[in-house]
Amino acid sequence: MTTATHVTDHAHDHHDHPSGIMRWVTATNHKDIGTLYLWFAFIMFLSGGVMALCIRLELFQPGLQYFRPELFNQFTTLHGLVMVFGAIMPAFTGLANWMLPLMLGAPDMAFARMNNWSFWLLPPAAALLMISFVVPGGAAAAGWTLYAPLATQMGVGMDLTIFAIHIMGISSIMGAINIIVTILNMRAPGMTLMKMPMFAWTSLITAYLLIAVMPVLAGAVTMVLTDRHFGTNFFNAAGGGDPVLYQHIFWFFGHPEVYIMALPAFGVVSQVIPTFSRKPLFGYHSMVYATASIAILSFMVWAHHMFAVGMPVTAQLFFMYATALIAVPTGVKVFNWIATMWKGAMTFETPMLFAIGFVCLFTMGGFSGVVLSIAAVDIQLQDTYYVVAHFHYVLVAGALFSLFAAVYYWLPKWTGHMYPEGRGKVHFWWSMIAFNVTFFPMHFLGLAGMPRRIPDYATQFTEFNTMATVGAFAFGIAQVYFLFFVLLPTIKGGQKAPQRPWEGGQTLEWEVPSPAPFHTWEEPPARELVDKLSAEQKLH
Ligand code: HEM
Ligand SMILES: [Cu+2]
Repeated sequence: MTTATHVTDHAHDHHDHPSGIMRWVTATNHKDIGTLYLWFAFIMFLSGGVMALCIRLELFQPGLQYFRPELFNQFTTLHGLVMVFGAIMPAFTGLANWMLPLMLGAPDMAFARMNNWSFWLLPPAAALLMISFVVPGGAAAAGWTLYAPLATQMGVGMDLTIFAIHIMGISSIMGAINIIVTILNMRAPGMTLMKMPMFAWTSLITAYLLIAVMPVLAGAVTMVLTDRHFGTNFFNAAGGGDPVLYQHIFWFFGHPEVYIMALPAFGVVSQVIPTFSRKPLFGYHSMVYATASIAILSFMVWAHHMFAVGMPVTAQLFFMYATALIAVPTGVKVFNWIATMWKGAMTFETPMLFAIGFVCLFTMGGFSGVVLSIAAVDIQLQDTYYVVAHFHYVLVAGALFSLFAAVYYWLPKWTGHMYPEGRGKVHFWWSMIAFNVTFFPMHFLGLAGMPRRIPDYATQFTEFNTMATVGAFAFGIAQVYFLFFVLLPTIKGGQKAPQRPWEGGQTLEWEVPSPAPFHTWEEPPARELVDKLSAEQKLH
């Protein structure tokens, strides 16, 4: 069945948009905006990575002092903020922009101009964050959580950070509205909600989470701003306020935020694993319900970040049980991915390696999360390197590895070229080993009592810190290798990619040519095509 609705060649692409820089400044095409988001996220990832390497350099050996302690605190704070708001979140919005219209059979995102805006708000916000390093007093140094009262005592760098968070929040909310309206209103005829790809489901639920919690963060940092400049005392104990209140509001945003970075990863992996197992996704419906229940439960667990603030035991018990409960739908997902691979005709191209790496390491991160959910244990491990290890297993091996799986999986559709498979495998194994050398020892540093956010430490923590630093640099170099030896060469040229580079691809994006023309699905795909693909995925 051919897709006659598509311009099969690119002869007309050039006059569909202005050329040069103006193409990008005025972009309204979902593919161009997706590309902008992905490059922005990669640049932010590299800058957050450089900050991480500065942190690790300082912690290579006890007694070193490459950076002033204040600057170390600024690196730690900005590393977290840049990686969360500048790298991971925009990357998933970029993927959604590129892929959702192609996978749903829609010509573009619902609000093309708002889409342009939601992207172009990000670079100025990122600039505010980076400029804060050079203003008097330096960048914010209160940790990425920006806890009061420390945040209310910081210099002007904190105000720039608060404005940056406001702007990035607006960008996220606009992006989320666009994703929700596109998914609910622009699916191809015949593609009911329970027939759409899992990546669309996780994007939809993530978008609702974003709309629900980004205003909460905006509220929290605005109260810090008014405490700083307008004499309010929301978090000022001396003025009758309560600094612990800030932690409740921040984590009411913060915990759903971690799922805003995990759910899209689940969606990507649920596309990649069936393709390279050559089997439909096992338990599609239970996957959808598990995603929705994780999103709902994520609103009921926030105080597991605060077991050490002196909460009543009843509250600790509630948040402990609610957190343990999240393990159930997460377990369903891991079971379904394994069941999809079970007896599948599996091949291990790079996207599949990153997807399997994700499942293994994210599950390990989940296990240390269950350990931390037990209040009595968490009171020992709170604010130690065990926590740093935990969230890097879920955020780096989780979100980041799934993003690499997505890039390798869809790069042929984006560029029209196959990436060099051998180098992809080198990048995967290099990242996998370096990641574990960096973060696995951190579990033991935390169990031995090493606090996080300290620029120096006692000698008994030396060996594991040295190992973590060597691993971190190896991980960083692996990503530079990816940029110069995989990504840029594939964009520039290489083996031509066929329309269906992956034999097991079961979704609509594989029905358009590679590279995908500037305009696609100007006419919705034929109903029979949608039905055929749904039948192949055993969706009814
Ligand atoms: C690329 C490799 C990465 C390395 C080597 C790395 C390293 C580190 C280290 C050493 C710390 C702890 C600083 C301390 O408490 O002393 C840290 C904190 C943190 N990292 Fe990463 N990280 C990496 C990637 C990421 C990614 C992809 C994310 C994604 C969201 C992330 C999010 C965070 C957050 C939120 C913190 C807490 C910052 C704070 O304490 O306020 N990191 N990272
Ligand atoms: Cu949490």
